[in-house]
Amino acid sequence: MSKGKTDERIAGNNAKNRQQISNSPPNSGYGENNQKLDDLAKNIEDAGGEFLTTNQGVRVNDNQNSLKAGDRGPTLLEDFILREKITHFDHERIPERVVHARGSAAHGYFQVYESMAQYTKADFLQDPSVKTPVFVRFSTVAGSRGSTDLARDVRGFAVKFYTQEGNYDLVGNNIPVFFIQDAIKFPDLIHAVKPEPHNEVPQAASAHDTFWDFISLMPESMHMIMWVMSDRAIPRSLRMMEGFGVHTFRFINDKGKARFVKFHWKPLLGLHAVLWDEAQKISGKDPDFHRRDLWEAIENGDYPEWELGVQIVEEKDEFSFDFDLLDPTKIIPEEIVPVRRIGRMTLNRNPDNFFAETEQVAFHTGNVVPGIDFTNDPLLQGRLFSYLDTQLIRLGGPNFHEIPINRPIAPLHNNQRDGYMRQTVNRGQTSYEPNSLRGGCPFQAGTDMSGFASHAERIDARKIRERSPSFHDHFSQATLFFKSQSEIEQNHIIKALRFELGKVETIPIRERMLFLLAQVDKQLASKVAEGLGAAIPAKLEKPVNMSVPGDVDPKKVQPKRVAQDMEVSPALRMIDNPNFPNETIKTRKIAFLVSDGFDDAALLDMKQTLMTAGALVMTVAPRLGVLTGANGTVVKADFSFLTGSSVLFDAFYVPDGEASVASLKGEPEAASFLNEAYKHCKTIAASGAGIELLASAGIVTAADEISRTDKLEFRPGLVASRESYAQSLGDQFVRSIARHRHWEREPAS
Ligand code: HDE
Repeated sequence: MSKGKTDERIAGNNAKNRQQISNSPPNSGYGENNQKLDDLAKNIEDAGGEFLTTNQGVRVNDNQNSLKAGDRGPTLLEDFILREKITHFDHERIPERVVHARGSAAHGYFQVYESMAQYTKADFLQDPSVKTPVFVRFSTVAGSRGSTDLARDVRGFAVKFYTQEGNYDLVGNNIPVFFIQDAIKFPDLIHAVKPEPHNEVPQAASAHDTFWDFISLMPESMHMIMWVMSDRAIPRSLRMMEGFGVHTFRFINDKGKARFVKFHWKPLLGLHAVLWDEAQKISGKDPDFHRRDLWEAIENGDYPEWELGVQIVEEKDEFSFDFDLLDPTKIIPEEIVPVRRIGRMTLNRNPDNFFAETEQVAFHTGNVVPGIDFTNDPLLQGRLFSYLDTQLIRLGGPNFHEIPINRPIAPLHNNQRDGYMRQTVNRGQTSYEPNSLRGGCPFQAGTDMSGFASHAERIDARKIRERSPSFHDHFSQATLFFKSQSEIEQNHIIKALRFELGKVETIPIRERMLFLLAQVDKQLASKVAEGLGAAIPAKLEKPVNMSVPGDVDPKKVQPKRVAQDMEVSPALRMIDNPNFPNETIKTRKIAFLVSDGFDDAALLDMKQTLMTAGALVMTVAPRLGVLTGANGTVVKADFSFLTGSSVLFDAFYVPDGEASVASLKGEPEAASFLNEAYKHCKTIAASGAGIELLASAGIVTAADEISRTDKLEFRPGLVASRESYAQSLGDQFVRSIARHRHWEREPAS
């Protein structure tokens, strides 16, 4: 084929690709009125193409051999193809984020339910028919880019809204408070939690001396510590966790009226976690567990969704709380200021390229749009500096806003110029304002033309390095959090603290922590102490030269008052949280343990019932390949006992079938699968001969246990029927899975 012809074909292919993109059906991501995706499409280059070329477009005729002086001779410096290829490879990595390095992201859109004009003039919160494109990046904080997803850690929850008025970034976490009250402590906190500097151990874990040393000297972290030691820090899925803006922000309406606002994300799949034992095992079996889960859910069309909630506080009520609205270690309990759900976010498309999008996306708390403004929260103020600064080094200069994923869909005109990696070719003579040579363009936009004007907060103050006494109560909300947990969750917090502090080798650090925990809750402290074989010290021994902000003059501390005399806030717990009343089994992964000779109806009918309820069914068998039922049904084995693992599934079913069960009985891994599931309080079902596998695994102790009852759920989370399959068994299995865990089976701590 002549070169000319080939070129035509390539051009045709490219045009076809573009065409395909714009003709894609809804849900494919492209072409569903998502302006950001259309913008990104301009940069997409499908892997493959026709001829291999250099970066200069020169076709490469040999990609297997470098240019040498003779076939056994040295490589020649002249080999520009080799040099370009190796040089580019050498520079493939950019510095990972100093925190939140491990991340996973997705595209989607946000829609407001009704106009919020009364509270904010933000354009994307006005019209319910408008879909604002978003890109969301979830992350852990402490671990490196390649670390495990299931670390006990805070999860980042950063949302970039590509609004018509420019990018708005809500850079939040899955925990509504933070460790410290002032940004100046952030580098210390992060140095303490990261692997220790002398030996770079441990990776993605807070269970070590330097972290707890710092925390034990930082009483303001106690509320956050309660959250991080709770099951919130080991979510079952990124799709099943809340998000929070943490700081108090401001909404400003078109009349210039300001109100305080706290942001929340409420997941439609509810709040769920794994157990710490599972988390540690998943970290080995599938360190990409959360990333894979998010990716697969979107690929399957099970689009994760969250509702955006706001707590709005009138300016006149700023001082009507028993805590300071500017203090990022405090929440506004939902029982005091209800969360109003104002819109929904749907994530419906995976990135095309991890590096180009998930890695290169740059969030910044300072990216706000008219109608949203800051407060003087001293942590937020520090973040306003940090995010732009960090991108300059991480993304290599001041032009990272031109990287496709960061580019706003709103038109961008200014006089900022040049710098490393500038892509835009700015035409024209002027690069300043005011100017007359270009008719004054681009000119300032008045507030009547959507120009951003900062809220004119009145400030009349002395310059000081001090913390307001209203920031000094470090324990009331920690206590409120602990008391609001179910007994099961309290036990998990106790166990988490025993684990973490048990890994601390310096005894005085443990003691200081026990002292602080006793200020939160005496029982909590004594149970942790019991596990550590230690006693709670009566008073805090000050280490040499210790000077900590919590070490304040008690006379300066405001009277300790729990928020509005609250004893508990049910919205803080995960189990029986009133905000998430509807339990669903949607997207839950159910493992069917099977081998050749399974009862066809027992497998197929149960599968149908579960899939109708929205769950995913996977077969786990002694080997991979295909399995044949007693009546000839052929199914694929999705996992073998080697490639699958109990901790990767939510519930288990052993269908009837004499031969199948006999083969599983000969497979020691099948029993350990079920025993782990039992220990992790998950639902297990069996039908007909499948019950014998439960018996041989030691889960059904008395052989006649099932016959003695006519209940399908004969023990919490254990469902069985002597029949091969009955619809009532399937229905009961669905109800039991919907309870997620059967905590009655968990031994008390
Ligand atoms: Fe961040 N944080 N942070 N942070 N943060 C970063 O920015 C920082 C804080 C959060 O997926 C960095 O681009 C300071 C609170 C998320 O790309 C850096 C302080 C909250 C992400 C930075 C805080 C967050 C970051 C590192 C204390 C919850 C990941 C790389 C003053 C409200 C965003 C980067 C993504 C990332 C600084 C505290 C959330 C260094 C100085 C509080 C979700 O700029």
